[in-house]
This record gives sequence, structure tokens and C-alpha cells, in this order.
Amino acid sequence: MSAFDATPYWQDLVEHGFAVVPDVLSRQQTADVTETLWRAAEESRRRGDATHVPVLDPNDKNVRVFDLIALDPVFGDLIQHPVADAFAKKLLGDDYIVSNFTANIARPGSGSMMLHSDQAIVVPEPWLAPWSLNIIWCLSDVCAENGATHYVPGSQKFACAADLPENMEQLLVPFEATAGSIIAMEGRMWHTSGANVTKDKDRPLLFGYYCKPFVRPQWNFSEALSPEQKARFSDIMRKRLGLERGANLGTL
Ligand SMILES: O=C(O)CCC(=O)C(=O)O
Repeated sequence: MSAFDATPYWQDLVEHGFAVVPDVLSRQQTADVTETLWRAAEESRRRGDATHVPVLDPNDKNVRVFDLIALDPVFGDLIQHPVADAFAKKLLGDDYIVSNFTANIARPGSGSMMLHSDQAIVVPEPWLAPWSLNIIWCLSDVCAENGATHYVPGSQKFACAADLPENMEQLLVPFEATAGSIIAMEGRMWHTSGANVTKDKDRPLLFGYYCKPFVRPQWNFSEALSPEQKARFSDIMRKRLGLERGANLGTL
């Protein structure tokens, strides 16, 4: 796939803290990735990684899959997808790194997690500039009923905990996107998962998390990936995944 130009989405991302790009994956690709994700969830449990994490989600209707890149090469492709790469470069700079890649499948009956910003989880306040970015891969349509990620409009401008309004929960708005879209969400946006109140509709989302090179990544890919898996990546991706010896020398 050729390079992607994020410029038309830039104003949305800067002004509103997010931008939705439809049709990044075709219907068939979306279905294939979803099938792969379910297989990855099963394999993850087989390897001893729980897919329900009580500290994150109120019940086991949320299926969490960590270590995606180690579970299937398709996730190694998505984390370096040209659309994700374009947003990460534009927001974080050419030397951005990969922090994490995980999934959250909100099944019917799932509840909402704790309200948070992804940047606040990895760096202390003040949050004066975007130092991280989430690329949310929508593997189904996303709407209020099926547990869309909900965000607090304008919250990417909150610089510290004292700026958070007391009624944040009441300000939440659901993202809306079609299956195959990505939602680029800047790291300072306060958000949470919604409750899936449908009878029978899963809401599978992937979260590719990118950050400035000086922010410590959430996942240690050096430890997570096998030598064969590491060998699949280009020099630049090896750097972004922290697989090179010089982890923080400031060169690309
Ligand atoms: O699943 C969602 O909608 C949000 C997940 C999330 O924000 C997280 O896991 O940190």
C-alpha cells in the first residue's frame, strides 16, 4: 500500500482530539482480522494469559487480548499499516515508537471500564502536548448500543488532574464508525469503553498505541517476540519496537 496522507484529517485530530478514517480495511479484511483475533484470544489463554482482567473490566464479557504482535503476523502488519504510520509520524514525529498493541472485544453484557487518558497512564502531569496516539481498529460497526469507546469532548486539552470536571461521566459521547474504519485518538483524550447492551453483537476493537521515543513503552517486545518474529521486521520497525541495542540514542 502506498503512503497515506493524514492532512485532511489533521484539523479533526488537533481540534477535536480524534479523527475517523473509513474503509481502511475492506469487508473481507475486517472479517479475516476478526477471525484471527478470536483465534489469538484462544491461543493467548492457552499460553496462560487471562483474557478477563478484573482490574480493567467489571465482568468477563470483555475479552482482552494482549501481546497481539506475538500471536499472529497479521497484527505485525497492522501495527505498521501506512495509515497508522502517517498519523503517528504527523502527531509524534518521524522517530515515534510502538508502545503496545492490544484488543478489547466488548461482548453483549459487558460494562464500562475506568475513565482514563492513555497519556495520563504513562506520564505524569502536566499533559501539555500530545506525546501518544491510539489507532483504534474497528472490526465491527461502533455505536453507543454495542459499547463504543466513549470520550469526553475537549478533554485532550486538560493539562492536569485539577482540570478534570467532576461530572466527567455525564459528558461522555460515543464514537461512531463503520467496520473497517480506524479512529485516530490523541493520547490526552479522556475515554472509556461503553456498555454493550445489544443482545448478540460483539464489538471487537484493536488498539495500536504509539508514543514519543522518550516515553517508556507499555510492552517489552524484546522479551515478547521470538527471534523468528523479530526477523520479520524492517530496521525502522525494529527500532520502533525497541528491538535494537541502542534503545534511546536519538537516531532513527
Ligand atoms: O475498549 C474500549 O472501548 C476502550 C479500551 C481502553 O481504553 C483501554 O483498554 O485502555
